[in-house]
Amino acid sequence: MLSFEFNEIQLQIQEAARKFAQEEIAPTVIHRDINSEFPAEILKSMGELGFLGMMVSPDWGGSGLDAVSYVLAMEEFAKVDASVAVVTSVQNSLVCWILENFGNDFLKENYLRPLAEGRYLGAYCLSEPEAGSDARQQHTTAEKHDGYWILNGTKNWISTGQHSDVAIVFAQSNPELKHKGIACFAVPTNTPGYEPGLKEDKMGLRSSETCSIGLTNVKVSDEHLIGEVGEGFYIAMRGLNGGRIGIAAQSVGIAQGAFEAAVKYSLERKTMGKPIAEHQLIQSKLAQMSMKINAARLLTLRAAWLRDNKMDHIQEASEAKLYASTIANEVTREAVQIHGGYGYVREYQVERMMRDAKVTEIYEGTSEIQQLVIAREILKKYGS
Ligand code: COS
Repeated sequence: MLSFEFNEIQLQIQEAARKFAQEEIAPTVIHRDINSEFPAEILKSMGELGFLGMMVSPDWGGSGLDAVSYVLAMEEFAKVDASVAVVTSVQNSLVCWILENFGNDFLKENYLRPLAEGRYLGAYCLSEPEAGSDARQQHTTAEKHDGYWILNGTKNWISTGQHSDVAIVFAQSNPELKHKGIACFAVPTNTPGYEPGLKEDKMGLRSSETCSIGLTNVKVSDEHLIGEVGEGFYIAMRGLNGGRIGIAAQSVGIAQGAFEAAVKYSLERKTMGKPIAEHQLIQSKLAQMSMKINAARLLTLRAAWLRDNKMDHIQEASEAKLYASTIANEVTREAVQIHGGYGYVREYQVERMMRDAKVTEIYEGTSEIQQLVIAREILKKYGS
């Protein structure tokens, strides 16, 4: 039975995340957006509080929390700053999860533990110039020479590409085997030949950093292989099942932040002798926004709950991500509209939320890919 009576721990995490977001993240959010400044100090504090290894077992330095707690915290971070939220999401649901579930003890001790304790930041390197939606088409190569793996290629759109200490890198070890030849590696980013490119000048999420990564004869030992050779594509996809729940939570948070700003503004702003909240056209917008956010939140919690209960959740994660990212764009656009001209200036923050929302329909699988994943799962279940 799916129940959303949160337990004491889940409520405590939500409250701790809300307090941290309001007190530590909010004061610098506009400045960091304007200056495209990476939130290094904020992330350091989040690491000390256990927010960068939320679902990792305490045996490896993590907080040992469930995915529902993680979703609740992610929403609080994203409500205030979607840039901080995306770094948190990649670290928790992609990098840490993959290392904990597929890494050997050497990788767990040397990379998972410092990541979970917030001493390291991580990156997830799947996309390439010619492998975005079609993630199977990995051109990065992994060749074995004298007992070492040599990686060559280019990765694209890598979040935290410049500030990360360790990267999860996917590479093709045997092109004849197609996706069954892909391998996954943990690569320390100070390895010779690992070269982050220039930071992309993005529309939104300007305080997070995104860049390409050049890999030229990057040499790593067998111990750096995550899982078995040939398991890489499945590791990438299973990681994304959780990653998509994180992005769904981020989308809900962005929408909730814009909604709260719009409600507040509509109670303060007067036209025709009364607060605009008393005009029915504004009320209609607020009602629609609230309904959509609640529906997206429930889909996201459902996917997290299924994951916590070790139940199949590929379709549910994609449904949550597809719907939450869609409504994050709708809600932030309406929030700008409710603010009128003020919505178009930085100080009122909703313009940033609208810019930040766009990428949720693109990364960790576009909305078109989510529909493809959902439809395939439906057809599998109904035996077509
Ligand atoms: N979870 C677990 N396994 C999955 C999976 C998932 N979400 N998606 C695919 N797989 C498995 C399939 O079951 C299949 O297994 P078999 O080899 O045993 O048949 C294998 O992976 C290949 O999958 P499929 O046949 O569906 O591959 P396609 O190339 O047709 O489609 C899509 C794969 C398009 C779904 C995949 O490439 C994708 O998700 N693309 C988007 C990538 C993305 O999100 N990139 C963003 C990176 S972070 S910015």
